[in-house]
Amino acid sequence: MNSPCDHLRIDGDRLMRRLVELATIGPIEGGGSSRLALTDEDREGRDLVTTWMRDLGLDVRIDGIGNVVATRPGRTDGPAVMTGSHIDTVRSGGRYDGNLGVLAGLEVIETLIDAGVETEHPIAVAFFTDEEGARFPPDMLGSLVYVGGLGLEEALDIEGIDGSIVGDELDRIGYRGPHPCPGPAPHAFVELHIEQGPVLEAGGHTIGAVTGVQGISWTEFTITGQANHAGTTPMDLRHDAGWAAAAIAVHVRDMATRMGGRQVATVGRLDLAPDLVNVVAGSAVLTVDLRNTDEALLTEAEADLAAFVEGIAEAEGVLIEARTLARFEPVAFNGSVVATVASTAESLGHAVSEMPSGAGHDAQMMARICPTGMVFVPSRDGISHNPAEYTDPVDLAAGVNVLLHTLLRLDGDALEDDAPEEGETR
Ligand code: HGY
Ligand code: MN
Ligand code: MN
Repeated sequence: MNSPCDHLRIDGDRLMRRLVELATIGPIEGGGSSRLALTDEDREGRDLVTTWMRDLGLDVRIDGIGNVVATRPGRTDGPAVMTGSHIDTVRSGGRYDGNLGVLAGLEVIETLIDAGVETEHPIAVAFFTDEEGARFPPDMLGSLVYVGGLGLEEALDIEGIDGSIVGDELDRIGYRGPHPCPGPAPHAFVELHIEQGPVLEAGGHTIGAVTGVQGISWTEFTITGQANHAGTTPMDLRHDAGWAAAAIAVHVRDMATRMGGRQVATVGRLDLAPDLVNVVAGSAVLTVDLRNTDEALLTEAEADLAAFVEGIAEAEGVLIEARTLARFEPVAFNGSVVATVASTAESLGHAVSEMPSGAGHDAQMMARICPTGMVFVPSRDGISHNPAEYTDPVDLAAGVNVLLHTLLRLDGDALEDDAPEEGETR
C-alpha cells in the first residue's frame, strides 16, 4: 500500500471489550441482545456508545430521526469519510449484527488518535436509527431519512407493531435531535458488517468485498374471515383466516423453491385471533419477506404472491388486505470503492471474495448520496438474527483493519460517484 500508515493496526482486545460491554445491554439467553429500536434498551445502548464517542473528543450530532454521527476533524473541512452501521437489534439479536460496524468505526478513530494520524477529510462514525425495521417498518428507516429517501415528518408518524409511534418513542428516550434531515453527503461511506450467511465460511474467505444489496419486499397481510366453532362448523361452510394464512406461508415457500437462484421468501410473523384451540380463526395477520438480487425476478415473485392471495380470498370467502411495509430495489455499490476494499484486504494478506449482500444495510441507503461499499467478515455456520451469531475475534480484527486502511485510502482518493444502478446488484 506504500503509505506511512501501512503499519497501523487496530487494538483487537479494545474492540472485543466494547462489543462485550454493549452486548450486556438488553441481554438474552445465549449471549445475544434484544434492543428493538427506540425501546429503553436501545436508549441504554445509545447512551453507552455516545459516551464512548464523547470520551474520544468527537463532535457528536443527533438528527431529527435520532441518527447519531460522531466526527473527528481532518486537515480540511467539508464532506467526511464516513463509516457506521446500527446498534438496534431484532428481538433474538446476536452481539455482532450492526454493533460491529459502529464499534469498528470507534476503534478506527481511536487507532488514528493514538497514532497521531491526521486525515485529509474529517472522519465520522454513525449509528442509524431503526435499521432492523422489526418494530417500526421499513428497515433502514434512519438511513433512509438521512439520505432524503423518506420525509422526516412521515417517518416520525410511523406506527410500530406494538401500536407505538416513532416520534413519541424518540421523544420518550430523548433522542429526537436538533440536526436536520437529510444529512450532509459524505466523501465516501464504508460499512463493516458480519455476512450473516454461509458464503465466506464455505469458501474459506476472511473478507467479503460487497458488490451490492439485493432487493427487499415486505408485505403485511390482514385476513378477515369468520370465527366459528371448531367442532360444529362443516368444512365447506368455513371462512378460516388461519387456513388462508397457512396457505400463503406454504405458497411462498414453494414459490421460492420453484424459482430457485437467489429468490428467498420468509413468513416471520403470523398471528391468529382469537388464537384458541376450539375456535376457527376469525382473523389473521402475517408478513411476507421476499428478496432477490434481480429486480425483474423480485417483481415476478410479488405478482405471483398477489395472484395467489386473490385466489385464496375468493376460495375461502375471506377478505385479505395487503400493506407494503418495505420495498427497496437492488443496489450496486461504487465500483472503485468495492475495488479498494478488495485490494486493501489482499494487501493485508486476507482471502477476499466479491459478493452481494443477502441482508439489508444502511450502506444501501448511503449509496444514494455518495461512493459507498461494505466489508464483510464470516458468520460461523451462517447464523444471524440469533444469539448463536458468532465471528472469530481474529476475523473481527481483520475486518476492522481492512476498514481502517480502506478509509485511509478513500481519504486520499478523489472518488467518482458512479451513482448506483437501480436494479440488479453487480
Ligand atoms: O432485514 C434485513 O435484512 C436487515 O437485518 N435489516
Ligand atoms: Mn445489520
Ligand atoms: Mn439485522
